[in-house]
Amino acid sequence: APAPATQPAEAQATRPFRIPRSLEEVDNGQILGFSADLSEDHPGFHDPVYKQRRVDICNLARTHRIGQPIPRIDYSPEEVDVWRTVMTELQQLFPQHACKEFLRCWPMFGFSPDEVPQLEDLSAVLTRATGFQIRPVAGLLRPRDFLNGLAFRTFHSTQYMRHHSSPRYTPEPDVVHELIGHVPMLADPAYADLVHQIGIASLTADEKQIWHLTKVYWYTVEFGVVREGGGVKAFGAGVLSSFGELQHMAAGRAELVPLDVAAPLPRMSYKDGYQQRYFVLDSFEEGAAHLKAYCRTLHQHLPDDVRVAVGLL
Ligand code: HBI
Ligand code: FE
Repeated sequence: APAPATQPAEAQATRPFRIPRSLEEVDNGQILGFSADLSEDHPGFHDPVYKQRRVDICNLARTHRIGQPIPRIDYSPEEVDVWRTVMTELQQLFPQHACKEFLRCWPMFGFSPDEVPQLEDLSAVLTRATGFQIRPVAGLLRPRDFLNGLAFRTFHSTQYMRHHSSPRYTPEPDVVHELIGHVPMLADPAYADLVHQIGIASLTADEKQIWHLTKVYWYTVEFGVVREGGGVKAFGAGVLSSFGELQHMAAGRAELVPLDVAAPLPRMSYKDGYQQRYFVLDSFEEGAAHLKAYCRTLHQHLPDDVRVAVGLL
């Protein structure tokens, strides 16, 4: 049996953050930027109807409680059109340019161009596949909270749609990016385990380590590519959910560099357009093994009760 849940009092006192013991203790209320207050350069900034829609959907996420079904959204014809546009285009590129794990999981969810899927339904499929679940969130979470959620096999997902004036672009995560880019990959057991490990590594990480993990996440989960059958395929959600980025990756003009998880990683930007360089894994298995080994170096000091809570013991 694991040792009793003790943490040296000193360590507790000097740590400037709390280690969540359960999903309930992961803060999903601190939203960075956007949320419902769109900035001036946001495509929906001058659209009061869109802004109100965002407020309403954000409020549903804010009042959602763990264990309750995720509220269903009645997406408007305009919102469904955005979904249809993006999905129709992406579907043409997937067979050639998505990695095999994505292609294997994609049919599990029954995505249709005519209907925006409901988080509650996809979460149920995901839970059966890998134990992951979806929790609705109002917008971009603080990196620590977002990563901590992964330790409890929980993916925090937005539920609003990008603005219809630019269906191919969103400055922040939206329901298209989350559901097409992230959710199918999370149904792959090896991938889900990797993401779980990244989450566990975040629980005891100090600010510097959180920043490094955020970059690791960015260059793999968001923009990672992998060698497969003599070519290069996408597994990062930011590539898989963007027609332009996927075409750009497929064109092969961006630089490909091997990922060394322990080395310093370049700064990230949301606004520099397509990636000029992708970090590439030689194989998903080998890459995941390296990433997990790095993560284990960070969770050496994890208290036993937390190990139990996240399924390590
Ligand atoms: N919040 N809602 C949401 N969705 C994300 O994908 C997300 C986030 N917060 C931080 C984050 N991603 C990354 O920058 C990393 O910190 C993991
Ligand atoms: Fe993302």
